[in-house]
Amino acid sequence: MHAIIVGGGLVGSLEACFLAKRGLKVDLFEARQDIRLLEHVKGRSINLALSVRGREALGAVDLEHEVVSGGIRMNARKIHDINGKLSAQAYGTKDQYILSIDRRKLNETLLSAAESNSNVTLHFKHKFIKADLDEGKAVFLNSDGQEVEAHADLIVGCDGAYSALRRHIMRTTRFDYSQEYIPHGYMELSIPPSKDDKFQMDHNFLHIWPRGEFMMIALPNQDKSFTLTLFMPFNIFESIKTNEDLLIFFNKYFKDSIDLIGMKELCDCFFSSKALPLVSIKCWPYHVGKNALLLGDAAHAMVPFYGQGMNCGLEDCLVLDEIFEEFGNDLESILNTYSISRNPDAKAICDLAMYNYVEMRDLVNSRGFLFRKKVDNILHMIMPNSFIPLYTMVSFTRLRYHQIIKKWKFQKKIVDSALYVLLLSSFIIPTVFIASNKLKLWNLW
Ligand code: FAD
Ligand code: EGO
Repeated sequence: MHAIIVGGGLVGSLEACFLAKRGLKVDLFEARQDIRLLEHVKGRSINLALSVRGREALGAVDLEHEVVSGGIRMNARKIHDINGKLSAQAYGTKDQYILSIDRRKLNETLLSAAESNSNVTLHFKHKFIKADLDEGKAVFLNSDGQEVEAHADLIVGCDGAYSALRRHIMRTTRFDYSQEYIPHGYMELSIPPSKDDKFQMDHNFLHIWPRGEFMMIALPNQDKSFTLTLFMPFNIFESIKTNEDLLIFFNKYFKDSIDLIGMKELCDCFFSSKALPLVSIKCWPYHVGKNALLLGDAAHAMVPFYGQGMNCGLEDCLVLDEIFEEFGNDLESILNTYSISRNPDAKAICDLAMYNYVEMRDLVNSRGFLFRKKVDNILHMIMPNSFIPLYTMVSFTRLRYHQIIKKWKFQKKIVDSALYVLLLSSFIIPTVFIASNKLKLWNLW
């Protein structure tokens, strides 16, 4: 069997490894140039949080150790309040941590791993433009502006949130699609290492500045810098027009970060970049007959408020591989089973990510943020087996995302009724007591 993969991002390059391992001949086409050949610009690394789902998928192609050893552990969140006061809260036990991974390094590792299989060929600067899926044909535009045709039994679209293969499928088959842009955009800034080449903040933490409408996070990099991501509504981004506006804004909301970023660097970086949009995308089904399949962001882009987009995309590859194992070479059943089985989970994590966005936006200050996490921890301490915090289930287990929503709703019901009983009894007992005193009920005895 011969497969074409469209897109050599995180998911496409991992899927190439999986299919190669199953003995398929794989041709991967990536629109951009080979990132391994580009020079590394210092202080420009973008990082991602890797958790259990992504790790297990990497483990299935023997890459977990290599990737994890190049990442930085984040055992806890560190909350920065508006006065610069810090509070830390562990994610769980000492082996429950998320990892900060350099996106580019991970992509390079995956591309090299894919290429090390003799049955994989990588084609860079080949942009997918059209297809004839019944014929198993895909057409790419190379860097000379020429059209290149390729044929295969299976075409896998891993070309991201703005997938060109998905656009083609939308026009040619019965296909459901919905997308939603949120009012927030994001911008990446950076905290460089200190002059004596040290991390400027504790590095084994996910740093969070929760400010309701404005949110900022920082993840550590191996070069001892941090990458900051600022999330704000676009209209706020647009209202900041001058260095003065920017410094007033940062002084008010993120004062402790100004010195870490550097005042000049903050202004330079802010005004030389522009805020990028955040989109949530759902579609159905993920396959076309026995010929085509969408994986990763192409199938389910989500807002980044759970740190699960990549993890879910990598898990897609693992789930598909498990189905391959079960069905052998019957592509039609494999693809159909995959769509049916994966859809409820992809939909669930898109919803959970959106839910987190709304929750975090509504938590006006860091007290609220900390309090909510404390309540979760206490409930987990009282009922370690039956109450598991949502974040723990999503990040540290491979429970299916749609099961997590079910379990969460159930847990919430239990907690709500327990609170109800507590409230009611704290009202009824004193009332009965007072009433019985007043009426001298004991005289009846
Ligand atoms: P992409 O990474 O988008 O790769 C698609 C590839 O296809 C690219 O290489 C592109 O060049 C190529 N391509 C596109 N069009 C064509 C074409 N026509 N022909 C050929 N090739 C094409 N996820 C996490 O798990 N943890 C996090 O902490 C996290 N943080 C995030 C923070 C932000 C601000 C954002 C926006 C996302 C974050 N994510 C995170 C999500 C994560 O980035 C994505 O889910 C992940 O990159 C999806 O991988 P992908 O391979 O499906 O798509
Ligand atoms: C009450 C309090 C309800 C991504 C807190 C919900 C997300 C949400 C974007 C963090 C961690 C990896 C992330 C926590 C909550 C990445 C993450 C969390 C952000 C923003 C992120 C946590 C990249 C939500 N994980 N998380 O519990 O620490 O809690 F803050 Cl803006």
